Amino acid sequence: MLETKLSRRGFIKASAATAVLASAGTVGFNEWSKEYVKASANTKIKEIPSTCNACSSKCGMVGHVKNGRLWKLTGHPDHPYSKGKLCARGHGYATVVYSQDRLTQPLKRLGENKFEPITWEQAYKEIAGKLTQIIKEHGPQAVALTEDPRASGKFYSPRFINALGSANYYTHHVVCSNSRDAGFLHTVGVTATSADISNAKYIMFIGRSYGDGIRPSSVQSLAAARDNGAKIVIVDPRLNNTANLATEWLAIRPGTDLALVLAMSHVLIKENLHDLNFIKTYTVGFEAYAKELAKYTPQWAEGITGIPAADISRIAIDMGKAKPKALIEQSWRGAFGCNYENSTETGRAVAMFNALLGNYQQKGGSIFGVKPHLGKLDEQKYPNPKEPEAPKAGKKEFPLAYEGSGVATIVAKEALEGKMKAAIYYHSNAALGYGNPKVMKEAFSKLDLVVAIDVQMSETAQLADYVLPEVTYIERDEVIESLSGKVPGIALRQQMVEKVHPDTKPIHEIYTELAKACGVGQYFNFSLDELNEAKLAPTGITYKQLKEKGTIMFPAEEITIGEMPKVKTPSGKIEFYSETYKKAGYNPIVEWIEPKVSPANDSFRLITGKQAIHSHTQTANLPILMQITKDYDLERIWINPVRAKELGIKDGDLVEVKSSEATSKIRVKVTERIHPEAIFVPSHYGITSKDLRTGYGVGFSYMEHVPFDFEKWSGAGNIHEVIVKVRKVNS
Ligand SMILES: Nc1nc2c(c(=O)[nH]1)N[C@H]1C(S)=C(S)[C@@H](COP(=O)(O)OP(=O)(O)OC[C@H]3O[C@@H](n4cnc5c(=O)[nH]c(N)nc54)[C@H](O)[C@@H]3O)O[C@H]1N2
Ligand SMILES: Nc1nc2c(c(=O)[nH]1)N[C@H]1C(S)=C(S)[C@@H](COP(=O)(O)OP(=O)(O)OC[C@H]3O[C@@H](n4cnc5c(=O)[nH]c(N)nc54)[C@H](O)[C@@H]3O)O[C@H]1N2
Ligand code: SF4
Ligand SMILES: [Mo]
Repeated sequence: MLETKLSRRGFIKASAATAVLASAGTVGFNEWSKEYVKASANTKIKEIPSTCNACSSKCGMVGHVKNGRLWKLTGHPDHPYSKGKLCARGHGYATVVYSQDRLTQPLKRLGENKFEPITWEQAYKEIAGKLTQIIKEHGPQAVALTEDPRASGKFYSPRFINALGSANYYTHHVVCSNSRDAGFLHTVGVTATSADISNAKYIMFIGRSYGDGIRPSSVQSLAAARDNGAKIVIVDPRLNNTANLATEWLAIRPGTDLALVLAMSHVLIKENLHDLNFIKTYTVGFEAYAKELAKYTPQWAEGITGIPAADISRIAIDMGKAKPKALIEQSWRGAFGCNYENSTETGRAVAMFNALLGNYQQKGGSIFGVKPHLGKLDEQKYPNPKEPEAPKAGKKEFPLAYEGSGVATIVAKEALEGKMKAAIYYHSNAALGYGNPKVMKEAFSKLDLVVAIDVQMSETAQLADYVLPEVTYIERDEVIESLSGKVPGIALRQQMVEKVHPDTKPIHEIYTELAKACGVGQYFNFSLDELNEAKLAPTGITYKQLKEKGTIMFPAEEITIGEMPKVKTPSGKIEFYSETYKKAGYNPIVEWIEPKVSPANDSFRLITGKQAIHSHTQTANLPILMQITKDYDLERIWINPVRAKELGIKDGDLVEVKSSEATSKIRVKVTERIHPEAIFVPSHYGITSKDLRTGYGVGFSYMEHVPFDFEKWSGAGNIHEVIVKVRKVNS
C-alpha cells in the first residue's frame, strides 16, 4: 500500500516539476508568435473567426491569414471554451493544413499497403455499387458508420446512414466516456453535467486532469477557484499535471474509485451532512440506496483503495460542510469513462454523491446546461430519411448505453461473426484507438467494404478498401455548432484558406455526392448554406453576422441558478434506484463491483492518459508537436521507484512490457508520481502507419495490450483492465 508520506513528498517535487514544464511549453509558443508578428508588421492580415479541430472541445479561434496562407491563430474571446486562449495543440495542429503527409486524392486498395489513386467519380460509383449490393443481400443493418462527432459530421453522418436504411451510427465514446455517460444518464437524465468550478469551495477530481486533458477555459476557472481559496483534491493513481493548482493528492489504487465514492456517501449520511430537503424534493430511491451504503464504511474502502479511512471521512465531512458549493467534477475518460468493469456504476455513484450534496443547479455545484433554440430544414421541401426498421446493432446487448453514441466496437464484433459487411469511418482512427489493433485488423479483413474518410493515411485508412481525402478544417465551412451550458450559444467553423490540394473535398460535399450515387440523393437536396440559414432562422441572427463574429452567445437564455429543471429520467427525478436498470436485468441499486483483473506482486495494471501537447492519435504526425515529445522525452512509461528498484530498473532504462496481448519495448521514467501497482503509458504514441513519417515508430500504443472487451453495462472498452509484467532489457 502506498504511504501518505511518500505521496506528499512526490506531490511537492512534482508540483515544482510541472510548473517548469507548463511554462516552458507555453512561453515557447507565445514567443514564437510574437516574433512572427513583429517580423511581418507591414503585411495586410485577414482575420477569420472559426473553431479549432485539434480535439473534441472545438474551441473558438481566429485565424490570421497572410497572402492566402495561415500564419497565426488566436483564441476567440467570446467562445466559452477558449475565452481568448488556445492550448498548444490548438496552435500546433493547424500546421496539418500544410503537412507533407496529407491525403491528396481518393485511393483504392490493391493489396496490403498498396493503393492506386482514382477519381472521385470512380470512388463514388464503386462504393455505391458495393453498398447497394450488400444492402440487397444482407439488409441495411449490415452497414455501419462511425465518427468522432464534429459539427458537420453530427448532422450529415447519421442522416447518410439512415438514408441507406440503417440505424448503425456510432461515435468514439466507446473508448472515451460511454460508461460515465450511461451512469449519469440513468441517474440525472443527461450524459454529463458541467461544473461551476470558479464558484466552488471544494472540488474533487476523480481521474480528470484539467492540466493534461486541457480545455483553456477549464484551466482558467480552476485557477480562479484556487485564487478564491477553494480546496482542490485530485484522486488519481498518478500525480497528474493539475498538481500545481491542487491542495491534496489521493494516490488511489487504480480501478477502485467506486469504493471511495461509496464510502464518502456512507459518511455523508452517517454524519447527517446530506441535503435531505433536496433529496426529498428532487430524487427517488434514497432509502434503498442509504440501506445499501450502510456496509461501505471508510475502513472497508481503505482496504480496497489504499486511501486511509481517516482521509476518506475527513474529506467527505468537509465536502458535506461546504455543500452546495462542493462537488465531484463530472469527469471524462480518465477514471470511469471506459476503463473498468465497474466504470458505469462509478459514474452513477458520482452523480448520486452530487445529489446527496444537493449541488445541482447551485452556484459552485453541478449544472444542467441549456441548448440554443435553433431551426430545422423545412421537411416538406427537404424530406428526412425514414426511421430505419432494424434497431442499432448493439442495442440488444447493451440496452443501458446512451443510444446517441452506441457501442462502436460492436461493428468489429459483428464483422468477426460475419453479420456486419460494410463499415464507413469518418474522422476516426478506430483501427488503432478503439480496440486491440490486431482484433480490429482481423475484423476489417472480414468486411466486404471499408471506407475511411480522413486527411492523412491513418491506421484505419491503411486497412480501408477506399480512402476519401477530406480538406482540413482550415479549408472548409461546416454546419453551425450549438453550444450548451449555463449560457447557450453558437459557433461556426469557416474556411480560412483556399484548398491546398485541389482533389480534396469537405465532408458535406462527400456525403451529398455519395448519397446521389447510392440513389438516396433526395435526402441531401440542400446546400450547406441553406441548412445553416434554416438553423439560424429562429435566432434573429443573419448568416452574415455569424460569419463575421464566429461565436455568438445568448445571455438572455442563461439558466436560473437555484431553479431545478425537470430531470430527464423516466421518473422525472434524480434516481438513486433505477427501474430502467431493473427492467434491463441489472441491479437497480449501485453496489461495489471488483475490477475484472488485478495485478499480483510481480505485475502491474496498465493505465493511460493524455499529454497536454497531443490529441489521441491524430497529432503524433505533426513535427511541431512531436518535437516537444522529443525535447522532453515524453513517450516514456512511468514506474514507481520502489518497484523499479526491485526490478533493477533505473530512470531511462529500456524495458519490455508484456501483457496477454503484446510485448513492447520502451524506456522508463522512474517517478514517485505513480502508484506502485500501476504503469502509466502516455496515450498518443505507437503510430504504425509508415505513411505518417513523423509519428511512425515513436513509443507504443497501449491499445496493443488491451484485450478486446465490452463492459457489461455500457459496452465500453474496459481499457485499463490490463495486467503487464515489466523487465529490464538491453536492446
Ligand atoms: N491534451 C489533450 N487534451 C484533451 C484530449 C487529448 O487527446 N489531449 N482529448 C479530449 C478528450 S476526447 C477527452 S476524453 C478528455 C480526457 O480528459 P481526462 O479524462 O482528464 O484525461 P486522461 O488523461 O485520459 O485521464 C485523466 C487522469 O485519469 C487518471 N487515471 C487513470 N486511471 C485511473 C483510475 O483508475 N482512477 C483514477 N482516479 N484516475 C485514473 C490518469 O492517470 C490521468 O491523469 O480530454 C480532452 N482534452
Ligand atoms: N491509442 C489511443 N487510443 C485512444 C485514445 C488515445 O489517446 N490513444 N483516446 C481515447 C479517447 S478519449 C477518444 S475520444 C478516442 C478518439 O479516437 P478518434 O476519434 O479515432 O481520434 P484519433 O485517434 O485522434 O483519430 C482521429 C482521426 O481523424 C482524422 N482527422 C483529423 N482531422 C480530420 C478532418 O478534418 N477530417 C477528417 N475526415 N479526418 C480528420 C485523423 O487523421 C485521425 O485519423 O480514442 C480513444 N482511444
Ligand atoms: S482544447 Fe486546445 S486542442 Fe482542444 S479545441 Fe481547444 S484549443 Fe483546440
Ligand atoms: Mo475522449
